[in-house]
Amino acid sequence: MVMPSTDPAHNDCTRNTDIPVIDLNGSRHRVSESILKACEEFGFFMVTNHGVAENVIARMEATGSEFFSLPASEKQRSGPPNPLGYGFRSIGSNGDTGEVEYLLLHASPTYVSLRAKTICKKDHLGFSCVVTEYVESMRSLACEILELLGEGLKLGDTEIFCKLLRDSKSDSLLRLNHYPASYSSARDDCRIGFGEHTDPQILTLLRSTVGGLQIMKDGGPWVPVKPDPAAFCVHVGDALQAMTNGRLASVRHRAVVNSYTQRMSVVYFGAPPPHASISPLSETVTPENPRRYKSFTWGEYKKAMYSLRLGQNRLDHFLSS
Ligand code: GA4
Repeated sequence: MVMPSTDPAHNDCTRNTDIPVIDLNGSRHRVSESILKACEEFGFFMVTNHGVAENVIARMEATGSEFFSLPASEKQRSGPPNPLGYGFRSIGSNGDTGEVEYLLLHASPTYVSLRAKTICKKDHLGFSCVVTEYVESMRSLACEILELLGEGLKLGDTEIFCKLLRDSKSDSLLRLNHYPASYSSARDDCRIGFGEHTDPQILTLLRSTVGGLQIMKDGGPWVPVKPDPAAFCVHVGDALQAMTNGRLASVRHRAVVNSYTQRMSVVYFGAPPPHASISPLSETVTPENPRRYKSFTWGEYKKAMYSLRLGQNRLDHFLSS
């Protein structure tokens, strides 16, 4: 029997377009220009030749799959999310829901013991070690990308973003999402796993080998991201938008569930420490692009973000008058 194609990457509600794929092995100048262009045009791109060891990725994915295959009662011991921990269907605390279960964890080394406590699994220390190894690789990759971006933007201090991620109190997170196969009616193409939103942090690195992620460019149609096991997806977050005075814009994205295949995504959110001041960098404030955002701390931004719904625009609350 021929099954109708209900792969969200090929359904009626989406249209393919050219999402930039950047090979980090290219010449430094060209790579930095391409990263800047992709961040300006899409707020999103994919990186290949990223240098993250295959066994680090494999260990993280195997550990994640093992966690999600535990009985519900076992997983629930790591929840409810507060805001970190295991969650099922409910996203945040303001009524957002999706066809997803997830585990949200601290990524910073300072909070490693808190992280281990969140994972209420028999081998919670082993799990936490795998996370440490993975987030260290993610932080290095994020820093490499952010430095190249800083060069493209011709910043005086090209390490400015990376210093925030490397701060011992950085509020970076790791999220494991599991989208079960939906087994819904074949024409029900656009079932939402994780509703549309932008990521609040500086930079997001996401990996998934199954289709479902979609991005939106300039209010246009949803564009499916073709999964590539050799690549990481890179998202510009709200904090980077504010620091570049809107020159780069955080990307709206969502995840739809696949009717036949379950999907797991592993997502690193590179964030500043709570006390860090987020304000437009002087190099990005010009007579043609006057200052758009007030200065705020990451702690203040988080407070606003938890008071709003998933899809709401948070940066609008920080526009300079
Ligand atoms: C979206 C990006 C990350 O997944 C996340 C999410 C967070 C959560 O799941 O607790 C939020 C959401 C995200 C933004 C608005 C608030 C907070 C759910 C929600 C409704 C971990 C994050 O940092 O912000």
